[in-house]
Amino acid sequence: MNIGIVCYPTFGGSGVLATELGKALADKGHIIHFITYQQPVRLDAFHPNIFYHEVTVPTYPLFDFPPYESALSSTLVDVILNQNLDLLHVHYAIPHASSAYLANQILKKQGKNIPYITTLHGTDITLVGKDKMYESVVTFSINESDAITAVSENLRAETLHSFKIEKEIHVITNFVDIKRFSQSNKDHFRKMLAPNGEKILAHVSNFRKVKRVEDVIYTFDKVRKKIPCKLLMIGDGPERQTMEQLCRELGTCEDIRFLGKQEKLEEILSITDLFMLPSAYESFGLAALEAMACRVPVISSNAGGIPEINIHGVTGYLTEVGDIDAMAAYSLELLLDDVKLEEFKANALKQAEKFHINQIIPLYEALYEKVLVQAEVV
Ligand code: GMT
Repeated sequence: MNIGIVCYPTFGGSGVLATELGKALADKGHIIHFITYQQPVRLDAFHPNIFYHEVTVPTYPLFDFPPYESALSSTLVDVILNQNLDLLHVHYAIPHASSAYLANQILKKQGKNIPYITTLHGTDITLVGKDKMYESVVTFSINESDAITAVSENLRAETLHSFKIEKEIHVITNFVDIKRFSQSNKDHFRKMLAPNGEKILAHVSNFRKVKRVEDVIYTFDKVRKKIPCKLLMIGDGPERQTMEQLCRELGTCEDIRFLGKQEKLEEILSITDLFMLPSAYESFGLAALEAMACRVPVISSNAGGIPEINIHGVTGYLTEVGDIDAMAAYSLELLLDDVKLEEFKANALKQAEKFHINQIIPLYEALYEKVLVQAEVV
């Protein structure tokens, strides 16, 4: 198939997932066209089946807000016609679903039917999409999609609860490439970061409010009062400076490293003993899945779709959102018991294998085929 993928090209989960999907489909022989405003971060190597088309948004003195949505729709029309695409797969509803709808309508006038599939990722539904200023466009463009997918049962339920959806929402979960995300021997890193054999905790996110990064710092503060340990804070975003300030106030700076955005995440996860994900909401929690694939148990909140991957008492522990005492107690329970920690590490990998990329990609392929058959009938 000749597939166009639209996504946010940044380090966010939806862009990461869309890029990994495109790469996996290209490996299976499909031709993939990424149509984004920047080269996606995980699109890091040449592949003969992958093409990248940049959306540029011309500015003009009249524009306080350059019209990205229009530029995207026009670029889609151009790529669809010139590259003869079979279908579009757009990730994150705003504004990608409405841009796809517009491109679809423009092409219908020219006698070409280009079906589009919308994948809902989380905040496009639970936070931004619900906003009155977006809701009607989001509802309309989701309903006009030829197929809709959500990344967890929880997100499917949230979408049905918040929007009047007239079509089936297929749940196709996040996935992980276990060949890449697997524990490897990085003892030299461990010696550098934890020279005295300290346990290592880690958090990965885009440091937005919804991630409750402060809970990671407060929990760590409690844990380090009991045992020698280090915390690795990976990623970047609006809350980072406040978090660095919080570490200074708590006097924990010497044990916390802010590593910024990292491309070889699997190497850092390979030396991590515990992963922290205290989010106020998480449709799925791809960062936790990638950690689990590297044999890292997860201490998380029980928000959204997290309980669909992190199994309480098996692969880690779940707590109520904001329950720092419980997160610290569970962390200590694992870090102080090497036998239990080893058992949870093995369980984490076993659970991650259920979301193996090889099992999930065929679900998308089957959906594409179904949509193409439907499009021919219409
Ligand atoms: O929250 C993020 O990390 C970014 C966000 C995005 O849309 O880029 O991630 C969402 O999509 C991921 C991939 O499907 C999910 O694993 C994340 O749970 C989800 N984030 C939220 O729901 C807050």
